[in-house]
Amino acid sequence: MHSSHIPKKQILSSKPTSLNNNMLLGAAFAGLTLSSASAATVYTESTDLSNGAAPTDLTSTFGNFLSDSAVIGTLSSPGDFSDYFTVQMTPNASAFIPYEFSDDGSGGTISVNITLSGSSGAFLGGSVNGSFTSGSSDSGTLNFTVPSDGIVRFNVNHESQSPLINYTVGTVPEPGTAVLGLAGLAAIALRRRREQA
Ligand SMILES: [Ca+2]
Repeated sequence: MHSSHIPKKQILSSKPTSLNNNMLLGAAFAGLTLSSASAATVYTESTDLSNGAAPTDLTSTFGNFLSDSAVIGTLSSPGDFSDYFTVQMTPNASAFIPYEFSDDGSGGTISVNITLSGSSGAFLGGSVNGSFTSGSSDSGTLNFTVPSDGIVRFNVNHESQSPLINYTVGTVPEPGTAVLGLAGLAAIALRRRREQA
């Protein structure tokens, strides 16, 4: 009876293979580290965002909302016509923030708007009035100049009869394709080495 079940071939090749595998794993982890360092923040509404005069303060949720960040929420009619929140951005920056609206497809014409203001309540340019046919969606970009204190208030308002509106404000990051590519290549190389071993 053999004392070990490890095939002789694997014992002979274990040292160089594990060295190479460690290098490849290192490359993969470097990719993961890079990915998390540049990761964006996506805030998904779980507790209803403010309906009233005092906006929900999300300024500490995002380091800088301009850096690949997003708020995803819902409005419903009746019951939750508004979501008001504030975020922090680079002071005085020219902001280009994408938005998207969709609904639950229950019919009719859907109206929803976003009004932007500063912490003092002063209106900022770039607000939008969205209108689209139920079952489709509406998207665009909010263009405005960030106030000198960096605080921007979003007022998202339901203006129609459809029960449910989904909205996204900001950039929901795609998977980091370049970084995933590096990790993926390392994983493929690892698998090939294992198949050859
Ligand atoms: Ca709300």
